[in-house]
Amino acid sequence: MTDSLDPARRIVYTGAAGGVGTMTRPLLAKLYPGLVLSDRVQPANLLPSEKFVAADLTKPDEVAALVKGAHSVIHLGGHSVEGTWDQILNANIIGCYNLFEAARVAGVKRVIFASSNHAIGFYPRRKKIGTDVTVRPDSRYGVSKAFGEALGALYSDKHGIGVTCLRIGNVGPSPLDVRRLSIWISPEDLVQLFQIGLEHPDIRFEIFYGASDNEASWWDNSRAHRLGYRPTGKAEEFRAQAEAEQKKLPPDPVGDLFQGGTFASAEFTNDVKRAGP
Ligand code: 15L
Repeated sequence: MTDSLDPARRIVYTGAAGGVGTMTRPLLAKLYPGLVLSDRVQPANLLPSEKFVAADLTKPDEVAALVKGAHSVIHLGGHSVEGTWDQILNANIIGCYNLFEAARVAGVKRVIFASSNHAIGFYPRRKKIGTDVTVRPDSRYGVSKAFGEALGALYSDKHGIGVTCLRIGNVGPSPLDVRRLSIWISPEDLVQLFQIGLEHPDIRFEIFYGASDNEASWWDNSRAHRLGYRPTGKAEEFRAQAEAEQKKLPPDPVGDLFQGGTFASAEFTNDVKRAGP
């Protein structure tokens, strides 16, 4: 395990006050006791043992101060759903650039970038895809995640930072509906992927799917498995519950065709036969 109490191995966690940050913080704290949490505002339930540094990702000087002296960054910060162009531009495009650039200047060795399934959300559900497919974003948000992956590749190839992009499905204690039976990931499995990104000696530039061991998966995650990923979450165990929840949702004939669901159908003006690969 990385000795995260050693200041030279300091790990910074952006977006720590958000939903995924809140679910994974306690698990990460056990593995990496010196973890530095960051967000724009301090989480209400911060423990006395937890370190917190406030930073606004759109402010390069604040991001530079945050990552100074860090060994690794887990970057979850930014806007986590579809938003206006202004919101996405600031939080996810400019914010992500500021993060990678500050990491380069500070000599950070590894970055884990929280990408999303929405970078490939226009792939049809009937198609199983690997991590090597062309991106097909389903939203401005998805475009920003594809941008973050491209930025990660640039900083890996040009500056030698070990970058792991996680195309996260949906994180939670259980899958919320039928779509999430294919893309769900437990907080424990996500932390396992963080750990591979932080510690595996072969990491240069990687894209993994952030998904548990889901029978209905649309994704080939064999590269993550080759690097030691052994997910324990199984969406199928929650099928009855997810199907019952699905019945409460309005019909979505467009979203139901594509992996991104409602992100794909929102603002959709095309003919479905002409959408996706
Ligand atoms: C995401 O990328 C979002 O951050 C999350 O809020 C969910 O909407 C998830 O995708 C999903 O596709 O279910």
